Amino acid sequence: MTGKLIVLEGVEGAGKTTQLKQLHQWLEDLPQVQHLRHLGEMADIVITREPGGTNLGQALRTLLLDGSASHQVNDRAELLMYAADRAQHVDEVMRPVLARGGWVLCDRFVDSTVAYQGYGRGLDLSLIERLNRIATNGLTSDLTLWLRLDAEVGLDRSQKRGPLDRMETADAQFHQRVQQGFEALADAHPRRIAVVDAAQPVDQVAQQIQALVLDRLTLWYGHRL
Ligand code: T5A
Repeated sequence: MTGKLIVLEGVEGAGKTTQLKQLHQWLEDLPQVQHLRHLGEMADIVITREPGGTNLGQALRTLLLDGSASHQVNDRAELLMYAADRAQHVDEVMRPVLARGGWVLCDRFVDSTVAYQGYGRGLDLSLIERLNRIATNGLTSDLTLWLRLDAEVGLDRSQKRGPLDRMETADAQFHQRVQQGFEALADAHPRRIAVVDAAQPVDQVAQQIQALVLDRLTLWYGHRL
């Protein structure tokens, strides 16, 4: 029995954290999930995030996002730090959950590196693809939910919530390129990446996500439901 990896992606303030919590609660209460557990077909559901899903990752997250820090982070160093966070996260958290038949709900994964470091910073996309393969050791998501939202609207939401971090304070063009990166990824991988309209109110975004996950549940577990 192997579990499933569901990833939420999107620009700053797209609502990933909000939706991950709702999705987790909804799945825990879902009769189909309880039935699968009763059959021994599904284990626990774990929420995690990148960067920062491990102790090492938490330290890297602080180095990457602390806007007030005295250190500089150049673009290649940034890329390698996200990759290091991912390599640790995959081995320490994700693979063990998946190996016992659990589900991993992850806030950001490889597509964020393509969108931010590739499209945003302009680093070589084929190099990023290779680095992602090294960091994940071949692990891919079973479903990626792309919360599509204008970068400006997302940044506005983040700003209202509190002070912006080092990535959020990058200029508007950077965030536009990141948005274009996610669009290009969704076009290139229509089976893996499902598009969610994240401009809707929270509950309506949650309903879109639930419908997409229900479809996949049926596809993945079929007659056992
Ligand atoms: N990064 C990450 C890279 O550059 N490369 C990589 O490889 C990886 C993995 C991570 C940063 O690192 C970068 C990307 C990021 O810049 P982070 O803090 O995890 O930093 O950043 P985000 O993932 O963007 O987290 P945020 O908390 O900023 O955004 P979320 O999680 O998308 O949004 P959320 O749920 O916290 O909501 C933001 C605000 O909007 C409100 C919420 O209440 C909250 O106040 N909101 C809504 N408002 C109106 N309508 C809705 N539907 C709403 N949904 C939420």
